[in-house]
Amino acid sequence: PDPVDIPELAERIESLAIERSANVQGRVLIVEDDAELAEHYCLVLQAAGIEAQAVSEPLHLMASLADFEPDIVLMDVQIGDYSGVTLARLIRFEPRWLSLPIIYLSSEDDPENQLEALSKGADEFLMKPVSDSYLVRSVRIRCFRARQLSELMNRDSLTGLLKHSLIKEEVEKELARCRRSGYRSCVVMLDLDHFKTVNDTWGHSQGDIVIRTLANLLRNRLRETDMIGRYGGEEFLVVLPQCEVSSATELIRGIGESFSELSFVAGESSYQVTLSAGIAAINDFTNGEDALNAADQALYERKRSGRNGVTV
Ligand code: GH3
Ligand code: MG
Ligand code: MG
Ligand code: MG
Ligand code: MG
Repeated sequence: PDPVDIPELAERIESLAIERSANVQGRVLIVEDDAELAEHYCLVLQAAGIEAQAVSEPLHLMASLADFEPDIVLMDVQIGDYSGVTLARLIRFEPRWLSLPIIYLSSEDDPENQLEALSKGADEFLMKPVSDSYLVRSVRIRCFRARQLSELMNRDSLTGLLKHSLIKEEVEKELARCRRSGYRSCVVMLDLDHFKTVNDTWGHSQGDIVIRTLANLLRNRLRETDMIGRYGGEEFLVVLPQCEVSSATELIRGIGESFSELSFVAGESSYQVTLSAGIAAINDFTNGEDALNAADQALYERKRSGRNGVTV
């Protein structure tokens, strides 16, 4: 084979990465008590298509984080009576924000002081004064990187679907959206039938193929706005926004039929797998947990009454 042209390859990868980071619409929370400066940063970033929000009051910091869900935080070193180092520690205290990049915007050039700040949970320094164009470009790159990493953390590695805790959160969020906007949505729990037999008969790696195939089928057949997660081993959880129970039932029944018609090939043999599903209308419940339990109960009924199908 031809030897790899490393410089050329590196150049191609580089240009791809830059192209992709140019498309990222990042979200930046600016923690800055100088109102004029905060507004300047916000405007510069917003003009470049980046969503930016400023917080000047340390007491509002945690609420702003939860509401805005930024990709990165730009932190002043001194905010009122508080040091940025203290605020970084506060942010890191919450497990949810352990991996959130915190970047100090600072004129601190004493390496010892910088190290002290880094040791308290910040990730790096951006030296003030920073030019508008450098700010935009470096923020864009950092948001791109932050999103790559959070994708990696939030996605199940076998299927690329949302992990358990993330999809569970989506049920709760969807219920809140239903309340605000008045539309109706469904939650669906799916489970492969007799999957233990698939593993026992055809082997675990065949089982993995079956799981991945169902994940791809769901991705292909559902809408861009539907949310799909791998709830457990061979269990999937789907949130269907703005969808009546009747349409959800029809949709999932169709997917189940398509799935049951697939032939999985193992050496000279082939086999089929079916799935069972339980559906609940999110709106009928006062919290996401209850909606989930109802879908789970419906799934259980379906398993008891013969599998391969949908129960509401
Ligand atoms: P039922 O129709 O009642 O759902 O029966 P089942 O055999 O599908 O259910 P059970 O809960 O008894 O078994 C599920 C099996 O799924 C057991 C477990 O080894 C297997 N499993 C879980 N995660 C994975 C995975 O990532 N890959 C593979 N290949 N198998 C998995
Ligand atoms: Mg300040
Ligand atoms: Mg089971
Ligand atoms: Mg099963
Ligand atoms: Mg199961």
